[in-house]
Amino acid sequence: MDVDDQYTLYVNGICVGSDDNWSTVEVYHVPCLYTKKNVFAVRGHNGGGPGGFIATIQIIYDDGSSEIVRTDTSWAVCANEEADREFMRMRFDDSKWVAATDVSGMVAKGAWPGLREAAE
Ligand SMILES: [Ca+2]
Ligand SMILES: [Ca+2]
Repeated sequence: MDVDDQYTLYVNGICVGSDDNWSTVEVYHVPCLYTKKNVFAVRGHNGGGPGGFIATIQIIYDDGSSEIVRTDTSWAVCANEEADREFMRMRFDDSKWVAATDVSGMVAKGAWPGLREAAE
């Protein structure tokens, strides 16, 4: 995953990692997920210029099968820096947030060279 420019990643309310270098891709291993529902939440900050968030989540089940979830416009976002401090919690209601914007067009214009391939 990566964010331009900074992020903190939470999984089910627990801080898993953070980074402040948009040109590096980070990989996190989260060993224990819930069976039915998990919340992946990111607090990101754009320090200027282009901004974006990309992630590929591979879920490996006990039977060895796996599933891939990627960031896309089905993710909910909130640009308000005063957003509820509980946004990373399982019980948080994001129904008033809006759909993420697809910034892949910025990749075509030269933003984040190499990051899309590295994040997949
Ligand atoms: Ca990074
Ligand atoms: Ca930026």
